[in-house]
Amino acid sequence: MESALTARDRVGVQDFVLLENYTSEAAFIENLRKRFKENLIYTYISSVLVSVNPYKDLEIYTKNHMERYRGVNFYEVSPHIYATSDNSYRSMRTERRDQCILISGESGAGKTEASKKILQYYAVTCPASDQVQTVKDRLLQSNPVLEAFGNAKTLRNDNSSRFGKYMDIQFDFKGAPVGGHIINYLLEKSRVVHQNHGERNFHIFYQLIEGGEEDLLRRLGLERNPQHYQYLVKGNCPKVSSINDRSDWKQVRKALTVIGFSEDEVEELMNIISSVLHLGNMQYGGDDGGSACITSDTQIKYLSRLLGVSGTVLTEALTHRKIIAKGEELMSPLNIEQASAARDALSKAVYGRTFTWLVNKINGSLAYTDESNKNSSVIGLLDIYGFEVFQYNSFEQFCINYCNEKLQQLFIELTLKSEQEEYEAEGITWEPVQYFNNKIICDLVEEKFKGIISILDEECLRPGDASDITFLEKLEDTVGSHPHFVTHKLADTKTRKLMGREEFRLLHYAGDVNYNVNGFLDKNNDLLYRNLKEVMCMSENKILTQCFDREELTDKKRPDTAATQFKSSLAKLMEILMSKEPSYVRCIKPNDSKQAGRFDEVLIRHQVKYLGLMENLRVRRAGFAYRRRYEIFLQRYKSLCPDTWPNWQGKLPEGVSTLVKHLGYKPEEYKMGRSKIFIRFPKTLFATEDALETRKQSLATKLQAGWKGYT
Ligand code: AD9
Ligand code: MG
Repeated sequence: MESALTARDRVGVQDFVLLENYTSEAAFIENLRKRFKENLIYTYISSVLVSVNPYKDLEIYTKNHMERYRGVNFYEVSPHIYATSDNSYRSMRTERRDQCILISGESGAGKTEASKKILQYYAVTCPASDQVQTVKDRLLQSNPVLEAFGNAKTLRNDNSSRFGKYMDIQFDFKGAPVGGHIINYLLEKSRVVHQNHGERNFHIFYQLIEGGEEDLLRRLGLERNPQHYQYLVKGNCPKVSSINDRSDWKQVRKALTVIGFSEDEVEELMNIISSVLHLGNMQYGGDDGGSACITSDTQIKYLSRLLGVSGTVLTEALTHRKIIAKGEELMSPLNIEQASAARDALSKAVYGRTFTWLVNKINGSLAYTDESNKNSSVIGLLDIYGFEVFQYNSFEQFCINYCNEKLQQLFIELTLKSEQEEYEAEGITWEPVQYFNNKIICDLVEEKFKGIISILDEECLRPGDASDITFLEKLEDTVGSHPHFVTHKLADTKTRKLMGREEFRLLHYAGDVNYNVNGFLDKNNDLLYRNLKEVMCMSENKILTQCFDREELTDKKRPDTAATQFKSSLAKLMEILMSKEPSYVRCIKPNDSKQAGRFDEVLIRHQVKYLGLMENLRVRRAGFAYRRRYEIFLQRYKSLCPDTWPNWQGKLPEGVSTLVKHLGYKPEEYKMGRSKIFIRFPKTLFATEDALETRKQSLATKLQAGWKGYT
């Protein structure tokens, strides 16, 4: 039998708080590496679950595994996503408190897979009636639909979510899932019209083309060849070996039916998807004056039918811009470049709004309507982009990293708060923790009037010579002296070498990122010409009439910019999360080549840093490494003391006190709270674990000897 010591040597500790040298990043990574080698992909930092993507199917997600984790104590079984799921579920049931599970990590780290595993766990283990089964099916089937429309093949992940997702699962008083609600964040719309080399557009386009029935494709005017479509050839990557578009299409079609889409709705949805492809294939030519004209009628013919709008009106809207001069409306012709940009803006708007419509439609089908049952509780799942740092970082990375700052702030606040609350509840003196409060960076981005988003909005609204560069200059004037902000002009010589002239650098809690301002104004404005909006409002396609509301045309107020919309949706998200008890899953990608078994230390160190894991550990380890409820502690170790073995008859704290005194714990090594024992250093616990193991072994030897004696 392997001793506890050698087992720890081989597979590391299952909770990082038990690392002797808990401030050492090298020790942290070594522990991850040991476990990864043994296919132990999960490790805790207290209640935070760290998960390393195995890039292979492990036999750890069976029904048996689900059963094993059901209802057992979090720390008594090895770390698992099911333990986290079960723990949240039980806290929700017993404490009647809403829960949320926040999943973060970089692209390809396994966030979406983790969220699916959690959902499956609830679908399988929670009680169900017929009605509940329908909800479970719909909850599960919402995934393939949202993934078809919101995921794409990128260089980092063959099934990369290009939107953030927060999903509430509602449970009734019996603990059965009875409803759900999804909120989506910041879909990467630019992918509709452009993909980088080696990447694809959203899956649905390829699924439809590869899998769509003959007569459907005929009606939509589509050819069964993705290469035929301009919007699908930019990345030069029509096929992906890990993806079967044809069978995925079948799954999505089925899922749409399960969720409750009618045949007509599916048809209208596909009309929209194919019209985006036709828009992309629109050919523009120029007349003598340089104005754009549409050279082929085919696309207009299809578009007019699929979108349910007049071909003439659409043609004019795609080649002109309506301007109002001296109170009169004029149609000013666009040149080819402008017309192409207007067309791309239309494609992005149509796709983006249809995606939001889709989410709303799914929400309608998951809505919990039983008014008689107000006592429902909620578990929220957040699957959202982690910190992004590329060679070139733009508006999207700025938003994503801002979101991560907000989540980090929430984490710090909630963790410190819960630590403090626990100490208080247990009657133990609170020992303050040194940590970096990143509120200062959140303020730099979001503060009214003088935050980066406000300054960006101001430039977007300013008529005249406003440009990305004037935005950068304004930033220098306004926040130039902020300790977390630098530009090329303001930087010291060393930093300047690492920055472009069109970049600003933010010193994030997780590290420094340079953002190139090119395109910030356009992306933030996210404008669609008014006449294109008007055409869409006239559409006979029922989905589009819901996406393009006529009121939008009469509304004099300018719509919020993209960054401001994102800021408000994040503020709402923080409110939602604040009201719940959080659990965290931090996902790590082991290598860049999607390979099983490869542990790329440089890449992992980078993620440990950007996920703020060392900081996590420091906060958790600040006072005591280990804490357990008296009954659990006594149950596990009572055999080590003659006074507590086989059963302690007195009060629990006294039993534990007798036990630890017998074990030789020194007063500075532990504290007794109201219901828990707090142990300051891992080595104390390890010594106890080793003693337990030695006792088990000696017992086994004795038994064996005794048994031999009989034969
Ligand atoms: V992105 O930010 O959406 O681009 P995610 O969501 O973090 O990213 P995802 O969950 O999609 O990554 O995982 C990427 C791939 O890793 C999956 O398609 C699987 O092939 C693989 N993966 C992830 N987790 C597991 C796992 N627990 N077991 C086996 C896994 N394979
Ligand atoms: Mg994902």
